[in-house]
Amino acid sequence: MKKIGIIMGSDSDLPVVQKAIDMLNEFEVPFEVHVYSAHRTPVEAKTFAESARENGFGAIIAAAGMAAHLAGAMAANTTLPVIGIPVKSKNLDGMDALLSTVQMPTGMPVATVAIDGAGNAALLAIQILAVEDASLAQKLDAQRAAGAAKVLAKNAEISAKYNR
Ligand code: RP5
Repeated sequence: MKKIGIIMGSDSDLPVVQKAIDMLNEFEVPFEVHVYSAHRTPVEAKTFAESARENGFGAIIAAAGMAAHLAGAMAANTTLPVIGIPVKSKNLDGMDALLSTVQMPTGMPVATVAIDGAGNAALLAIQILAVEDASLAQKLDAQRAAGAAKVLAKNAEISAKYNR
């Protein structure tokens, strides 16, 4: 199976990124985690992205806050799918990271999830790998079914309490 690259701009992003790590572990999808910054370590960030395909990666998740051009910098140096996680910071509540991650010019796509949406970033990466992996697709189906069963159980509970 291809690996997922998880890159964060700072170790201060780890509490958010942890949700992606947990999700990939739950699906037993292999991954590597690195701290590379588009502005503090631009050479290392570029080298990772440039060599990611030949190093066995199938998609890259890039998490960064503030001006947050990490996902775009990854996308500029690979044609692997890049998923951006805008990380919330204290001054602008993540709007800064959201806009600088989602508003990529044509030619350099970044699939951007919600602010701090690391769980969905991992799920999207898994869905990308599942295009060519039937057993992974089955695990995704099972997870969806379990999620639906939980909601229906809650519905039954609430219905029994309020509906006469
Ligand atoms: C970004 O700046 C990082 O992704 C992080 O979200 C933000 C702040 O970084 P630190 O000052 O906490 O290292 O590059």
